[in-house]
Amino acid sequence: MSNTEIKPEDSRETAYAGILSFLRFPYSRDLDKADIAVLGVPYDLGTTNRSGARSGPRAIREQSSLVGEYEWGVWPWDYHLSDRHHLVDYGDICDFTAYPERMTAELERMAGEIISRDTALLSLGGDHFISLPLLRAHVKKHGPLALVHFDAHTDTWVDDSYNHGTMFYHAIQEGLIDVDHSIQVGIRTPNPDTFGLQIIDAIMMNNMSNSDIAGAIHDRVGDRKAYLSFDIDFLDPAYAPGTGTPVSGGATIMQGREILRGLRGLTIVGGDLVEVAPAYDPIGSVTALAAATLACDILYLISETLTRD
Ligand SMILES: [Mn+2]
Repeated sequence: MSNTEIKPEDSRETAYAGILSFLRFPYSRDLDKADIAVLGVPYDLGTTNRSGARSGPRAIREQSSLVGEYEWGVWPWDYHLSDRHHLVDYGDICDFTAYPERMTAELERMAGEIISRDTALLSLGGDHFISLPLLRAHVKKHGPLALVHFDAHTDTWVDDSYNHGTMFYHAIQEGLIDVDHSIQVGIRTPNPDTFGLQIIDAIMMNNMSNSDIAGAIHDRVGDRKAYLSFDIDFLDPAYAPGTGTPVSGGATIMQGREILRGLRGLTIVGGDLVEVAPAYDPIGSVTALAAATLACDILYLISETLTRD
């Protein structure tokens, strides 16, 4: 073989070039062999503050090529996701931007179709409203779920409108969330009513170790099936300025990663990572890079759940 010949192992695309699928997973809607799918939801008509999260999925995919999934996996996880599971990038939910009701119905349908085929789903927002149709789809398959929720905001505002600050109120009203086993972490905005959810607010979080926070989540959720929802504004704006509703006083990226890794052993059946708004992320796409990294960590948690099943 001449040394100019390209061997298959040399044909891997470089981190800074190539087509943008999440982590270089194949773009595919073939669910026959897919264990885990990543779905983009470029929707932000649920925002009550600054819009822009519709551009989140593309930005997260772009930065995901820098996160790696090198042949050893994503540090500090000690295996390669693709060695255990077949993962696909399912692409985006399309063409419903101007039609909130149609988007809501279509997202629930599409997510339901994916998970009905025993393919676990991680969705990339989009604003946080998308968690409501996603929860509806997951609950149809699994029954009411424990919610593990990282955010600066509780998103349980009592209001008939459906937006990114009310969707967990509606989810509770609809019986989607197993409130007694659900927990919100990182909250640093007023929350008039907890609805029985456990809250570790930002001050408590600042005075706890990462392992103690993870332990509290384990204690709360136990062996229940859980849905993990991660709003990037859980992080401090110093680390994640690219989001619609930033609130100072949040977590570092490493805090987020360490708490997530501490959730090994939970039964995470699905999740989302939301509220990345690249227009406010001008320096080095740090928010999207953090989001891509945290999304990897969530994929590892889903992978560990599938491996135990
Ligand atoms: Mn939030």
